[in-house]
Amino acid sequence: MSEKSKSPLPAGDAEADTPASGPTRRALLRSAAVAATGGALMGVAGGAARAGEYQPAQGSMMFMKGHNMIGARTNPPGAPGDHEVPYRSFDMSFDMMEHELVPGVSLPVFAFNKQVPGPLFRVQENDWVKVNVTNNTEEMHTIHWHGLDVIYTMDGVPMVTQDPIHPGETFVYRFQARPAGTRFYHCHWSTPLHMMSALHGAFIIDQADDPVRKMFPYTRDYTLMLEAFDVNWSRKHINEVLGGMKRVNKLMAMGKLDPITHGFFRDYDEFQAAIADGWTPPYTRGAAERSTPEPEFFAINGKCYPATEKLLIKQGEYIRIRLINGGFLSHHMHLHGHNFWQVAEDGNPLPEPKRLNTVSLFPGKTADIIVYGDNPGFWTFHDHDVRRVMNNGIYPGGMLTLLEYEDMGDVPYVPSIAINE
Ligand SMILES: [Cu+2]
Repeated sequence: MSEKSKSPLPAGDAEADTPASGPTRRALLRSAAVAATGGALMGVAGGAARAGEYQPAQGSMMFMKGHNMIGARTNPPGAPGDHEVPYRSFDMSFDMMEHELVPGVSLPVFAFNKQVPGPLFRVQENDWVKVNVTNNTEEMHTIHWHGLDVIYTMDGVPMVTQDPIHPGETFVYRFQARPAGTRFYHCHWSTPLHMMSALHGAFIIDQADDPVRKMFPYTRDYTLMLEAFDVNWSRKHINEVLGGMKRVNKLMAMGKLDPITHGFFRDYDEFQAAIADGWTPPYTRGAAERSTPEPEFFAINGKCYPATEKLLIKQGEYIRIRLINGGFLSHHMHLHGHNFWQVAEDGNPLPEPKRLNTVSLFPGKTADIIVYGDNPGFWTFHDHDVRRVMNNGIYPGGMLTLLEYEDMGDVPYVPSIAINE
């Protein structure tokens, strides 16, 4: 919930990413190793790659003009430099850890700042934001800013707008936070696995004259990330991916990584030429035996019922609940005992609030709702696709929490927990 979520720590005064600091020693070693692989690179002045310098494609792994295989961009085109605008600076990391969904069930995840979901960003509209993200894992990642109108080089789609961020590297995202509203971010490398493996978080952009607050003077503001997990699929594929990355790193160190060994092509023609030469794409080989994930655990902010956090309200109070669908299934959140107002969709205010008791969220959608405290009690708030209020097929569980009035005094019945009805 937003009130308890930790925001990313603002970066210290010492800027680690000033253009003068240049690429890390490790990055230089890598670029030297890769540069040694291709004859085409021999003509590059000075030999070793420098950050931001265009590298001829042959023999290198990534082909983006203006990007090299180092991955660490210090001053992307289109974004102002450090002294041109007052950036709000945040430090982020990619880490691997084991995360407990509900007592007795955990899974390996790639978490932002070792939190599930990732830290909640809270900024003002039009703030300039700088996110220094360091990859502490053995797998590649990026960050995509979902619903934010950033310049395209900051959009975080690997091989389309940037090279993936390699193990041990830092990438700096710079953008202006707009438009206002409930938005989010997620990793875009190997998206099905990484996004499901907890690499998602809320990005809330406030505005000075919030039209929602004018209409509904809410006093509490909750953010609920809706998630679906296939624990066994994640464990199996994270292991496979890490094994694959070890092979890639070894090939790279030996100077033997080329488009064929790793399936990176400069364009569609090159891809077709490789197939004409007899190369078989992975989806025709063993990897095609991978099943698609079939989630059996459904969570709100990283926890399945009964481990989910409650929503608190008082009589006469308005609360705002920001729902974000960070998974790949549709969820239909239903509140008992109240009709609420939906006030925003995809972060954007609706022209007229909609009176509902169930709100649907496709994958990638956000919805903001306002609840008015006029019916004291304990009320469930859950996905009404009842397959998602189970833990591994056992009801109740999953995407379910309680709305609880704090000011009820003596009550005739209080909630308890039955694990297997
Ligand atoms: Cu990732």
